[in-house]
Amino acid sequence: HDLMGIHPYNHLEDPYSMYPHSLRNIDELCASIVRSHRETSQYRVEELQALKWKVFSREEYQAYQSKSVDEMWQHCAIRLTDAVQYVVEFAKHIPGFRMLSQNDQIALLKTGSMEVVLVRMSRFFNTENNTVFFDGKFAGVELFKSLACGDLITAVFDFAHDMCALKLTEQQIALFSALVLINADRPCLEDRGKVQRVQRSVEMGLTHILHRDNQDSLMHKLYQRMAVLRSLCSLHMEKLRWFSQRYPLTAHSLFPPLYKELFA
Ligand code: CLR
Repeated sequence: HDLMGIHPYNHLEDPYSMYPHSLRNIDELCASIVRSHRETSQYRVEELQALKWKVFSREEYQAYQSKSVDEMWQHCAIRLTDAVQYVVEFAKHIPGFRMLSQNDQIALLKTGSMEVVLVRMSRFFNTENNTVFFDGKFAGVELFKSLACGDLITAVFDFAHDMCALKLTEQQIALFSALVLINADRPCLEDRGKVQRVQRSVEMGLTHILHRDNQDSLMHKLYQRMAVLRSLCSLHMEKLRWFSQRYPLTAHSLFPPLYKELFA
C-alpha cells in the first residue's frame, strides 16, 4: 500500500492543526500551505514559462496517436500517478491533515487527489496554443487521441483554460488546492466534524489571502470551479470503468498500484 506512508505522525500533536483564532495563526497556516505547494509542485512557474517553446512535432503526434488504446492508457496512468504522488505529499503537510484518521486521509485523497491534479494542470497549461506540458513537451488534445475518450480530454483542457483565465497567484492556487482536498462533504468519512474544523481553517486562509489581494469576488468563482471538478472526476471514473471492462488485464496488472488503490 503506497498510501500507508501518509500517517506516520498521527499520534503527535500538530501545533498548526487547531483552527486559527488570531491573524498570526492564519498567516502561519497560509505560509505552511504555500510552502507545501511550492515544495511539491515539480516545476516553478518561471521554469514552465521558459519551456513553452518546446512543442511536439507532427511525427511525435503520429507516434502517440498510433499507440494502442491500452498502451496509451497505461502511459497516461503512470504520468497521472506520478502527479498524484506529489499531491499526497502536499496533503501530508496541510496543517491538520495528519491529525485525521488514516481512513479519513485516504477517503479525502480518493476523491480529491485527481481534482487537485486538475487544478495543478492550469500551471502546466499554455493558453496561447491550448497545450499541456506532458512527457517533456507541450501537447494539444489531438496527442491523446488514442485514449479514445475525446470528451474527457476536451473537458479537462477546457477546465485548464478556464482556470488560467482567473490568473491565480501561486498562493491562491495553493490555498484553493488545499480547500479542494479538505472537504467534509466527501463520502465515507468517519469523523466529519474533525474534517469540517480543518476545512474551516483552510477556508479562512483562502478568504484571508483573497481579501489581502483585493480579490474577494474570486471566492464565488472558485466554488463554481469546485462543482466542475466534481463532474470531471466522475467522468474520469466512468472512463476508467469502461477501460477496465475492455482491457481487464492492463487495468489489473499494468496500472500503477497507487492508481488502482485510489480510483479502482
Ligand atoms: C498535471 C499537473 C501535475 C503534472 C501533470 C502530470 C500528468 C498530466 C497532468 C499534469 C495533466 C493531465 C494529463 C496528465 C497526464 C495525462 C493527463 C495531461 C500536467 C491527460 C488529461 C489524459 C488523462 C487520461 C486518463 C483518462 C487516463 O503536477
